[in-house]
Amino acid sequence: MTESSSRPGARLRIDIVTIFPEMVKAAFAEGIVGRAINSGILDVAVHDLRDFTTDRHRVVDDVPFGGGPGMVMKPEPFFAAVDSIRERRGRPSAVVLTTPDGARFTHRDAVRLSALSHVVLLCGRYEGIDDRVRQQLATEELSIGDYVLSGGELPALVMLDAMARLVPGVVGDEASVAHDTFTQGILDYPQFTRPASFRGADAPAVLLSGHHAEIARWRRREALARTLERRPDLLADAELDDEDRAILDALRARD
Ligand code: JD8
Repeated sequence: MTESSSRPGARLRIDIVTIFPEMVKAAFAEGIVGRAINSGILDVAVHDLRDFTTDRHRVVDDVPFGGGPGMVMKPEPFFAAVDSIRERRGRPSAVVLTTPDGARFTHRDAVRLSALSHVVLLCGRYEGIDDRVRQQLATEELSIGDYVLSGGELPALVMLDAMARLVPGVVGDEASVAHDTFTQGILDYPQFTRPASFRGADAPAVLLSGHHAEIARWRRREALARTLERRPDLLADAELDDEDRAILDALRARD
């Protein structure tokens, strides 16, 4: 096994099965996910699929039954890897297959999965994985979006990152997670920092005013205006109060 961390007692245990363990581990060598792993809040283990082959050449792929281009990943190494995870790391609450034909992975899925104690992420390559892995091993199939990637590693890392941020203590400032776009259901307000004037463009004066209530009102209005302009679809499910609705009505009346 190729393991990057094994921390019993961590709040969320994630196992990633891949033929590119170094690529996966490189992604959390730095940043807040890496820090959470090192501090024991997250227990992430990366497993090299080839370690679960039984032949001399550690072959993980074969020609597709019925012919056609490319290669298909053999089922046995995936079954052996999940058996081994079950024995050594406990029974997972979910086994996620990253696949372009899965349901769209959303913030809702991140919230749901991050609340589980143990999630396994299976990464395919080539033309995909023998369908019996989907039928018998996966508890769900998820895709990160409508574009073609060359394998499931980047999707698994996207899912890990989104889940990890939701585990208490991973992001230093809990308020920042609570304010995130898809927690709130609307887009973020624009951010500014020093210098107050840069290449002829000034930061909004209200942000330098020190009037906290006014700043909060301005930000809420900017966030609602941006959401109305760019992602009106989000408003249907957003958490809005009466003042938000009044702001939106006024913005809609302007054009
Ligand atoms: C897993 C193999 C590549 C898939 C031929 C080349 C997710 N949103 C997403 N886009 N792509 C993937 C994804 C792609 C994958 C694998 C995920 C395993 N490939 C294959 C079938 C058609 N290509 C993904 N999640």
